[in-house]
Amino acid sequence: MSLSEFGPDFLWGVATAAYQIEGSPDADGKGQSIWDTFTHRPGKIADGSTGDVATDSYRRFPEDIALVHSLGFGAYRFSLSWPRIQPDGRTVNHAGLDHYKRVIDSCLGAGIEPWVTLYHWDLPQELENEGGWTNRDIIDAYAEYVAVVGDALGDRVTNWMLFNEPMSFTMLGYMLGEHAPGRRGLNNFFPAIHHVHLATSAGAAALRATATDPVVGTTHYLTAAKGSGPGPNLAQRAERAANAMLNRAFLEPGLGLGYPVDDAPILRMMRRYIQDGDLERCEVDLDFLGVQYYTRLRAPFRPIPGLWTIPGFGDDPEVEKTSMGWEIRPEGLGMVLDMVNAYERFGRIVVTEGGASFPDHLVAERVRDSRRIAYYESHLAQVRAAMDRGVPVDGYFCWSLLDNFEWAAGYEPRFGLVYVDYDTQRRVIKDSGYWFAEQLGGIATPPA
Ligand code: IFM
Repeated sequence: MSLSEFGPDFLWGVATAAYQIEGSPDADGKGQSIWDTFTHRPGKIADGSTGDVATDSYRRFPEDIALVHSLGFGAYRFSLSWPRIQPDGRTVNHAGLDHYKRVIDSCLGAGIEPWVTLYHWDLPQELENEGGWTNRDIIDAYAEYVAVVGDALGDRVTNWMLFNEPMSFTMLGYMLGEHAPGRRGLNNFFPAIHHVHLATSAGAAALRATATDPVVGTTHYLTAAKGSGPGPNLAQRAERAANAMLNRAFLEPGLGLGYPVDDAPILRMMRRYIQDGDLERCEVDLDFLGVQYYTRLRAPFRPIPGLWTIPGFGDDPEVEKTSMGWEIRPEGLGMVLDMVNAYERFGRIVVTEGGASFPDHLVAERVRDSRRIAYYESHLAQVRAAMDRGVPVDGYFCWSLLDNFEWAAGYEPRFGLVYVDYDTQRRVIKDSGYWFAEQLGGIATPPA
């Protein structure tokens, strides 16, 4: 697989997120986020770590952006930390905005397009104290935050993503309690989902009202769940239920289609959070859809009325896995691209994340991560094939620029194209980084 097969107009980028890389949790008036508090609660993070230092990118962003440039990527996707900009979720902190102006200007100066995610999970703790995403008031708070950002940064940023993976942060943070803020149960999960939908359309309107000619999108974790059960009918039913809960419940309200109660009857419980006019209000016209794909989840049939499946990760011993234990199933990326294209509503699709963690080792200044190169080759072949089938994909972002804090899994999983020595913060380009650089015209070359 050669990247030249994608043509000269295809956008190549790398992605990160604020809490996973920035560190400096108190710098320049920043408030606490739910991840600052969650990581300091004992037993929440596998290796007991926090994002207090992470890759120190709050201070080292010039070095990181120089790496993006040397690898030859044309775009850098990063997120803004809401509590740097509104420490209590409401009051504006100009020092936080100034920091991001510097980051953006540094990208622009290096000829790199900044792709800005407005929310990548680090909610101001003070808003969580009021109920976080379960409290309907968050819709206005989010729209206000977006307007503040649009006003301040909308003259220099064109490409925006309103949310990163609503399914992941509502499911892990509000249903399973494995991520911040650590809430559990459908009574938290369902209102959180609904309020994120309403905040997406309110945020899009706020951005269009404040930023100069913004290109507005959002990103979704999507999966091509694989059903199983006693017989093909029940397996199919479980697969449809998983598809409804994991994909459709997050895509369809924004398209004005409401919640997919046909295949996931449990979503009827959502009714108690839906007010008159809400389903119309959820509809949002986006300039692009960000697709994020990592693996195919499994959907075993469970005979619990209304809840036909509880999806989980696959564990087929025949299938290669990443160090997260995720099955490597490139065909699933082609399937999710076809799935979103079948709506005939997304005129532009960008793969805003894809990547894999492996147990990388730095030996004699090299990280020989050939498995990561193979991962990208197999997944990019799926993107190319989808384009040939007419799916309008025009960009791909690698997750991630550099190794970083992988949420509840801590620092053990390494997803970067660049290795980070966490003792010294030294960055070393991995072979996968050189693989991209060679094809994208980057200046980075492996040591002789
Ligand atoms: O690290 C995360 C990222 O924050 C969101 N998408 C999935 C990545 C890998 O788990």
